[in-house]
Amino acid sequence: MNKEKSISAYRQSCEIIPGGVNSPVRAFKSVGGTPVFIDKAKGAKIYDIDGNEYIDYVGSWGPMILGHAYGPIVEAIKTQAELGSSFGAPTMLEKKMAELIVDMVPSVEMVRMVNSGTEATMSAVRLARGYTGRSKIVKFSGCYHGHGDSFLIKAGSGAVTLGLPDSPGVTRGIAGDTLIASYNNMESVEALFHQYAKDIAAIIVEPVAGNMGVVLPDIQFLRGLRDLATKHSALLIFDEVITGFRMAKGGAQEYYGIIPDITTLGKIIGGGLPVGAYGGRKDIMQHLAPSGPVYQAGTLSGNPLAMAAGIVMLETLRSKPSIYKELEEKTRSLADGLRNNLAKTGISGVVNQAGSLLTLFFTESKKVESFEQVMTSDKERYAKFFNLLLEAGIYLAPSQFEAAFVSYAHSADDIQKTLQSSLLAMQKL
Ligand code: KE4
Repeated sequence: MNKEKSISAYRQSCEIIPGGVNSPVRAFKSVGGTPVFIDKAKGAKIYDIDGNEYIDYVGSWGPMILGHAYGPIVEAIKTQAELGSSFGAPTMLEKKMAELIVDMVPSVEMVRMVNSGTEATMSAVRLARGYTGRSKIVKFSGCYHGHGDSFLIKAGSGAVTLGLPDSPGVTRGIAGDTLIASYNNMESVEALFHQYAKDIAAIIVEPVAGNMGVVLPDIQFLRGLRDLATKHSALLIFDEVITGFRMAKGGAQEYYGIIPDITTLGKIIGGGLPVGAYGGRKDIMQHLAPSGPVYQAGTLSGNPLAMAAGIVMLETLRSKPSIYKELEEKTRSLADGLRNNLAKTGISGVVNQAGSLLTLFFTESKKVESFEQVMTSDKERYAKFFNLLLEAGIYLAPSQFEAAFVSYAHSADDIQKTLQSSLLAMQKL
């Protein structure tokens, strides 16, 4: 593939943008080569500035569950743009968005809009600390909750990809209030509560881990977190920035039947525009200013343009309840095909699938159910696989520690082409 324009653009961007990108994982650091600059997208396809076409399994890291440039969302953005993009005042669009989230997400009785998943998780933790009067939080190695200081301890996603799970710039004081446990390991959480129960404000968890690659929860683990938090009057925060409206209409909490106290959301709810949200029990949420003392604010929170896009997104998902079964079946055909290809080529690997999320781990481990098992993955082999598929016009996540996202727009032909290309790639590993 000709990538001359991307190579030139990347070299120029590196002069004026740190690492040439506005989010580290986009830089292809862990897979090598030059990141391709995307010119446009439609449905399941993206096109780079050299005119190359790719079947896209990143989908902007989750928002594009209906595919890129979904007609009704584009129309909603155009219409609202004509009416004004931002007022800094309440609008009926924000009320409509809140009504949709309250209707669709089981745990949410009241919700506050923000502008990113990071803002949602940062605010949710501040709220939990303000509500409980306690300072410590429990997070899990390999889970990623955005780049808020409290979370950049043993963080996943781009942080683990770049080998920066504990970022410089996070003070000892902040880090001291973040306790680390192991995903799917209740004993590691119980040990922390044994020592710090009176100080723990909240447990924050990805109900399906998507930032160490996809790792499914043990249902007993999720139930254990719920019971432990309740027992010690700590709050359970489900970070559903990836799984919200992705695993089910009501997210992972609907899929697994576990009700958290606070839910954080992002990605899909913006329909591709910058949106985050956090919501939960009314008695907790009313602690937020101006109804309560916990302060949080934002110039563009509830931005009309983003609300217009997100409302169409959520109304479309709510109107197609069968979409989640279809997405899961489509993703299962991809997952089973990859497993068959691994078997055919004798390559060691594990394919984890959760709904329309999927990760192929190149590992000798027979299963990947913990961060420790994730870390047995062969990153170099993943990098080679990634680049072979990129050359074949398949755009996977540029990191072993991320999820692939299947959308409503991916066709059976797209899945078949992906499987054919992955077989050829595996034969070259
Ligand atoms: P944002 O601030 O990037 O909107 O959301 C942070 C966040 C919070 N919680 C979860 C579970 C998340 O997955 C994320 C962000 N996800 C990454 C991809 N794994 C965003 C991609 C990137 O960092 O460029």
